[in-house]
Amino acid sequence: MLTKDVAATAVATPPAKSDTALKGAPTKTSATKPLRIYIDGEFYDQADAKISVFDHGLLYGDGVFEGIRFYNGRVFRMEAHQDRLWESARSICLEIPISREEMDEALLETIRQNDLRDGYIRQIVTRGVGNLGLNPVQCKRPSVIIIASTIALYSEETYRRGLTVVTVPTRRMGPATLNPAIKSLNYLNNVLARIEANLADADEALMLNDAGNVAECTADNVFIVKRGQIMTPPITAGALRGITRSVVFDVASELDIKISEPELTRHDLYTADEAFLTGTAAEITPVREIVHPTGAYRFTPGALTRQLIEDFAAATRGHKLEAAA
Ligand code: PXG
Repeated sequence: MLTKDVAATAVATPPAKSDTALKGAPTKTSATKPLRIYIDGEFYDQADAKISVFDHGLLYGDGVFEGIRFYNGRVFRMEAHQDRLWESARSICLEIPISREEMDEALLETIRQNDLRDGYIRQIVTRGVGNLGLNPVQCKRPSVIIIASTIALYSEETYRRGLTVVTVPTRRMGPATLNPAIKSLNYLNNVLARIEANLADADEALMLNDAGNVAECTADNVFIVKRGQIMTPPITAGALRGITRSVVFDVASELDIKISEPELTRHDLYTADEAFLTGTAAEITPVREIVHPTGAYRFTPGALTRQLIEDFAAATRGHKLEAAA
């Protein structure tokens, strides 16, 4: 069984070789100053950090991003995140305008500029400025934006007690629609699921794919534990190849725990011994309950509806709707 201790070790162990140390990083974390934000080679105060309204990242969600954590002055799995960023970009024919080395240095410099030792980096590459047509051919130069900030997602209490997850009606897009393996700026699919979770007062949304199998949550991968084995849906089910997910694979193999990627159904989740979510923001968080019913979109009965009800009732009383005998 994967205990919480093991889960915590995965992110708290002395940094793996793959983590990237931040040279000259400060010893304290501060988040009171305005952020310094990197845009295309320059740093700006957050109030001045702006991009064009003609950027296709805004107009069409055309671009890619990464969310990365750094702990105690070390960027967690930076190489894996950069690999995924470059793969996402390649998949949408977006050429990142700087080299891997320049990106790594820009990322580390953004953390330094903000005097942070623990926090979160949002790295964005947009298609760049174009016109009001969606054709990306108009966009001559992609933009790179890097934001480093602090992050607090769930309370200690939540990490201990676990999350409430609700199965939502919005399905995770299939690979033939917009491949969920691409970490693109087009997150509306996930945002809709997130809204449904909010309506149901749940902490996260469990998204199924078009086949009705489990895909993932809105920003996390899903895992279950059954009879001492760990299972998570395959990437082809509509899951992002999560970096935290891959850490769970590494830890499981170190601990000799069997881990597999079968298609999973809601039945498998309902009958699991344990369940947890993984993600850069959520790290590894237990699931407390999976609820099926979703919340309601609420309407106030309107004047026209009331009118129709009354008229209909009047008509039935007066038999107006029936053919005259
Ligand atoms: N699925 C989806 C759809 C995600 O967006 C994950 C799984 C987990 O992957 P990682 O590599 O993080 O283990 C993600 C990650 C945010 C935010 O602010 C989103 C993510 C990560 C960090 C921040 O919405 N998504």
